Amino acid sequence: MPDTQLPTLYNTDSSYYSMIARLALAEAGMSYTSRPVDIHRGRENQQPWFVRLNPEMTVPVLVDGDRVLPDSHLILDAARPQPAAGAQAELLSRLYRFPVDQFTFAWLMRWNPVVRFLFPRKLAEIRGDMLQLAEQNPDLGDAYRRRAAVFDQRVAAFSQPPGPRWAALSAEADALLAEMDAQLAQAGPLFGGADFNATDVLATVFLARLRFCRQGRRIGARPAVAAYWDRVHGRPSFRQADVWDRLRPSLVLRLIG
Ligand SMILES: N[C@@H](CCC(=O)N[C@@H](CS)C(=O)NCC(=O)O)C(=O)O
Repeated sequence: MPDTQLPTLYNTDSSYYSMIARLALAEAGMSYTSRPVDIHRGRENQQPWFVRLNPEMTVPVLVDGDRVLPDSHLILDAARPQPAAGAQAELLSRLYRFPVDQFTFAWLMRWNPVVRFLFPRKLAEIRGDMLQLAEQNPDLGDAYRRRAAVFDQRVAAFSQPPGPRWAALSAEADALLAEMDAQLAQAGPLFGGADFNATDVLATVFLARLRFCRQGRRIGARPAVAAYWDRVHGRPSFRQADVWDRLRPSLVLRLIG
């Protein structure tokens, strides 16, 4: 029997922001019921019941009684201490601003010609479906139209060859690694000192995503970051939160299916 007292985390196994939420909750020792949301083939996040929960149509969402936290940052705030201020707080917000979906898809599109061909077409199809759902669900019309506009921008961005975007984003990733290396060389073993804080959550998921996109050599080039990766990767929370650090074939099938 599910424990109805526990908060429910609506999340997706492969989703970067869901991993942030799962890792933050695992490190805080907070129990929850996981409700998997199929954001790929099933597009459950675009179904009216989910849009009523989160009109942005994104995972993760944590529901605890009457309290709804529809964003990983809110969940992180609830679960882990934030760095007080200064360079580390700035690093946390830079990690949050890094456009990880563009980075991942630029890499996937360079790596796999099928993804390169199908992805912009799929995005255009979803955009059309959003407008249709707006007609069918007038009470949610604004939310669906806003989402259609997001997909418009995605179609424009992902119809371009991925090379230049990949070059710019991997340079940005390198700059973040350089900053992480400088901070870790001065302090440690974690950004939070002895405690795994909010910057550690973001840093761990970011490094895992670099490895997922086969960019481990960029981590290896920064000694303090490489040692940090070994530490955080070895923590029980990493497995508990199911943080992905390599591409799983099942995801490719879901994306092009
Ligand atoms: N600001 C949000 C972003 C969440 C987000 O973009 N989630 C992605 C998965 S990693 C998503 O739900 N995408 C579904 C879509 O765009 O249709 C947060 O931090 O929670």
